[in-house]
Amino acid sequence: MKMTFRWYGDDDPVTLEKIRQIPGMTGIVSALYDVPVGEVWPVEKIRAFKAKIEAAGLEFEVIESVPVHEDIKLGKPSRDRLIENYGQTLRNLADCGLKVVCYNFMPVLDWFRTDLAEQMADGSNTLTFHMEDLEKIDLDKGYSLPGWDASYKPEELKGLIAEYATVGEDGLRANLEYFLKGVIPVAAEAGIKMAIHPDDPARPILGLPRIVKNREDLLSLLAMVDAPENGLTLCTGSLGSEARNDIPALVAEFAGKGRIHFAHLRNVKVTERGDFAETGHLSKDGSLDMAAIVRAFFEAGFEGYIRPDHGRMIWGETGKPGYGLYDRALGATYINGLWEGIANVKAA
Ligand code: CS2
Ligand code: MN
Repeated sequence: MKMTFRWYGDDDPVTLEKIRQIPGMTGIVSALYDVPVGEVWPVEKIRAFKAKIEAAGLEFEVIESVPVHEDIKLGKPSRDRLIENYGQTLRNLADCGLKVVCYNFMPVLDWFRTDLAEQMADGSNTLTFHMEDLEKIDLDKGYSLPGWDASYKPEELKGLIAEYATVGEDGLRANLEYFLKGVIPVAAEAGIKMAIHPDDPARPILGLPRIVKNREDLLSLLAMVDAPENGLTLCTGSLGSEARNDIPALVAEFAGKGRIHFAHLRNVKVTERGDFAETGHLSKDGSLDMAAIVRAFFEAGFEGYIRPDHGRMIWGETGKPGYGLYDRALGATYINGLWEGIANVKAA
């Protein structure tokens, strides 16, 4: 495996110089955030961005994410042109030496939390999700969506949610299939591996359909185009937000088939009601057995990219919720330690 770190570009308070000093760090995962969704990523921009990362002593082989335009998810007539653009972006990325593209097919909102900085007993703060707070959101009466308020005007959001109500899960699945049939052949020809990120949390929210939430969903989408380029980003915290998902078993199954290209490792503490908090990465801090997860990757001979996913805010750090330096660096170090320990036990 290759240990990587998500970086948000020049505006990220966590600099490349700092990331490089994390033990065992080999590369950056990022995106061109200034290209509007749906437009082709220009080769010169990708090349310049990659050169900057490489000048800091890090590799740049994974994109997170090339966003999928809402019209593609909604199956609108404009999708053919947008899928064409998406394919061209993949070709341009391949020309610049990129290997893996992470994306998601979550309608309207990507990840969703009810609190971005809930205070924990140890003085840290973290992203959490409480069903009670979700139920309080009344789209007719004004609302606030943590992290998303600035992105959508109230009417816009209501309108989009209504559009998806008519699409439903089956429609969204058909639209994903249409997208995959358009882009996977292009990815295969260019030498790019596509890696869909699961829904976060792994259940429908605000009446929006979600189709990447469990083993059945993963099997179904991989079968839509049965090619190695049609692969997964295995995000333990997203799939792990549903206690029914057996993460080590999913890793063994899908990494075993060579369909996991990228992994997000983090722990979550899940309650029976479906509430959860993002915890430190250690197994004992949350509901997931991180050692069993890393062992499953190791045993599958996983050679893809791993990154520590969201971290808590610790040691007084402020910044982008989930994406501070310290707790993610601890996460990377912990995962590297597990990997080395497992490798040593196997070698003995
Ligand atoms: C999230 C997502 O779990 C995560 O990593 O931060 O925003 C994720 O990056 C996207 O859904 C991937 O497309
Ligand atoms: Mn993730």
